[in-house]
Amino acid sequence: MAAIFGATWWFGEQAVKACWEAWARGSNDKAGLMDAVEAGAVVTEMDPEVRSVGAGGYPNRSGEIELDAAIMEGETMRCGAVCSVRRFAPVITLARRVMERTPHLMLSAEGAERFALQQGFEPRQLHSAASLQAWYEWRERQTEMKEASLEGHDTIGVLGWSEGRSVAACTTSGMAWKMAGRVGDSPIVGAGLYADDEVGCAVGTGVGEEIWRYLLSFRAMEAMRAGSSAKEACEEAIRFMQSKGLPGHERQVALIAIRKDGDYGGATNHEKFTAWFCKDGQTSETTFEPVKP
Ligand code: SD4
Repeated sequence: MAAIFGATWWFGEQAVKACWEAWARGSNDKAGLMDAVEAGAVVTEMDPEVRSVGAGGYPNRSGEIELDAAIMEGETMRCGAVCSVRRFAPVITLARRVMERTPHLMLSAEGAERFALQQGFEPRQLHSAASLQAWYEWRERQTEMKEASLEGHDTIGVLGWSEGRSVAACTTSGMAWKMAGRVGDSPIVGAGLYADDEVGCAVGTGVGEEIWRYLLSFRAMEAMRAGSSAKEACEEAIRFMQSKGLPGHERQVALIAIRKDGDYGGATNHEKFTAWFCKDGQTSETTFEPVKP
């Protein structure tokens, strides 16, 4: 069955390949699509070389890694999410368990961790030697600065499509050096991701405060519903943010989307946003030109 997968940033390559492998050996049905998207997110979360997602991600300013994730299925509009998880990974799998095994949409922090234990997840250290080192270095630099700086934030958003069915997933360690307890757009349905089989699916990456307040994923979805292509829809969402002209609109955001007919694309307001797509096993990288205000 025809399938398309999309994933954000350079590490999207291994993600879409993992999606495709899982899809090709899977059941090729609804559960298979979700399994494939989850597999793409998991491979990225568990790769310590990826410094902004999952284990080995950038910590908050207290030195703790706090993970956020969500997954959504377009046919049923079921979704599951977790936020501020400190001792477990992959959190995309935990988010899926919230969707499938609880009456709720999101579990946070300690509650999410208790649920993880009940579900048989093993508590683990999320830090790698490199993520700890990064925190020590950041802390040194802060002694010379009045305000803590925020940097380093590349979430993986993974989209899956097959014959009009869509799944969206998003997982991140969030904004590097965030305050403890800060939650961004990534686990928030409508902000960081959305899926609805009447339209398709969309996912965002970048500064969560901006993506969230303008509900950029949902906005891109509604533009596709109104007839825009996936690329145009992502651009329209970003233009909406820019048109407000409010402080913060120049901070980095990016979106990718797949429309229900398989049209796919993305947009960004900054240089150097790349995403990977895999269509029927063929993988390619796309670099997007920034949308100008
Ligand atoms: C967040 N949106 O927590 C995430 C970070 C991110 O690319 O996407 N970075 O704000």
